[in-house]
Amino acid sequence: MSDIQLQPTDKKIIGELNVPGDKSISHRSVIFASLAEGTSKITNFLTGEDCLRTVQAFRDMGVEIEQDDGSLTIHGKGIAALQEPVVPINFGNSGTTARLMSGVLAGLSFFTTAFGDESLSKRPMDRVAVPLRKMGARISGRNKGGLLPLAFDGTSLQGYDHKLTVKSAQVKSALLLAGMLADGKTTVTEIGETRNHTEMLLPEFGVDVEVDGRTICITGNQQPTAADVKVPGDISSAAFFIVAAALLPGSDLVIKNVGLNNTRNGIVQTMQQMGADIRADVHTHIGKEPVGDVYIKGGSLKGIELGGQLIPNVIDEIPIIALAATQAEGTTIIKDAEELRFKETDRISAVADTLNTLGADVETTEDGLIIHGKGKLSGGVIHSYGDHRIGMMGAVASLVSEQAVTIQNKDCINISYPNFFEHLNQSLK
Ligand code: SPQ
Repeated sequence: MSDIQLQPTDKKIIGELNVPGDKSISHRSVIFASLAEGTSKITNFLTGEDCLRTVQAFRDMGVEIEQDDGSLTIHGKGIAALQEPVVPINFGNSGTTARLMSGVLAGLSFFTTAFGDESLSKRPMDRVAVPLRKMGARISGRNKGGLLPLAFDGTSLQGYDHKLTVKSAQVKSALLLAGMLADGKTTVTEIGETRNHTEMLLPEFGVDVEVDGRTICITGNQQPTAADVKVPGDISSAAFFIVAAALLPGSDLVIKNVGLNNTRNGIVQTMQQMGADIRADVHTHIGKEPVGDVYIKGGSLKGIELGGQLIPNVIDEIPIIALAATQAEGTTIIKDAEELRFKETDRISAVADTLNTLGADVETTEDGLIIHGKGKLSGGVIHSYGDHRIGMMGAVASLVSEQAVTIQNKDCINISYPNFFEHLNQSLK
């Protein structure tokens, strides 16, 4: 576990940046291509640790996957050709791998066991295990199958009409994948809109999915066919540079070719509400995903209220939005974000502890944060909590700190942004 010390700087964030491929779309591309018949090529794939866990899960089931930097060639032989893994599958730190793969493993014709690291082993799996059992899935494990390690005694599933009680794209996606393998029709009705990459990408692999408002319907026993996917840049990774630029007057940054799906682009709207000089222009579509450039200049920010339907759209950006709020004039209230308690760490506590250690004034509530903007932070020594988004928030905090910021266990940043520090150094001018 290595540390990094970042010294105060009066440089600005200037120039053009290409952030790594979208994590959510990278996971889904590997899963769909590995289940498909035929050879798929995935480009601009995120080679962060989490997505490589999904790659390894399918290699463990006999799928031939070649990797050449950010390009994957996946030689799918179809669902029926997947083989029982001889060793337990390691989901590492990746909640997306764990939840989406549960939907797949439950409906295959063999037995699988899976485990994760200490953080993932504390994250709730009953949110997928309980609805999957309603389709006939046989899942057991710690805490009655609510926590990893889990065992999947694969079996034929039956379609089911699911009404979700949690706002989660991972749960929705797990149930749609199980529905694709099941007999009959599966519907999933959400209580609020969550990222829709599964519904957008599955049809590219020849799978029929119908979307009617918040209800998504998939017919069972569908065999995906190979497709090529170019993964757009990850807006959740871009968010760290968006806020860094917004916080430093004189900054002028363009982030190129980033995914601007309207279930993910709430960071742009949030920063606009805070008074930032930011604009996003969609210039193309990759498949159905809108892709464009984000232009951001440094200036001053004001406090806002953030809650309701926008929360799932910015759920992974809340740590960096909270940092922005420490530099804003007035108070920022973030509510309806109780899902943050179930991430790589309890992000409500971790954000408040980290920012307060650096000299901010942040209070926690059951479902969010109250941040009293007060300008420059003092600096200090913080821990990433093994959470990539807390680590990157700490690094950006160093840009508005009077003294150095030391981040302990910075390596977790490799989970979603392996070249984060390289990009930060290149952008500071
Ligand atoms: O994969 P993991 O660890 O769950 O990743 C996180 C992240 O910060 O990168 C959350 F910790 O993103 C999730 C996101 O919060 C990725 C995701 C997806 O790809 O479907 C959906 C969201 O989670 P959820 O629980 O709301 O479905």
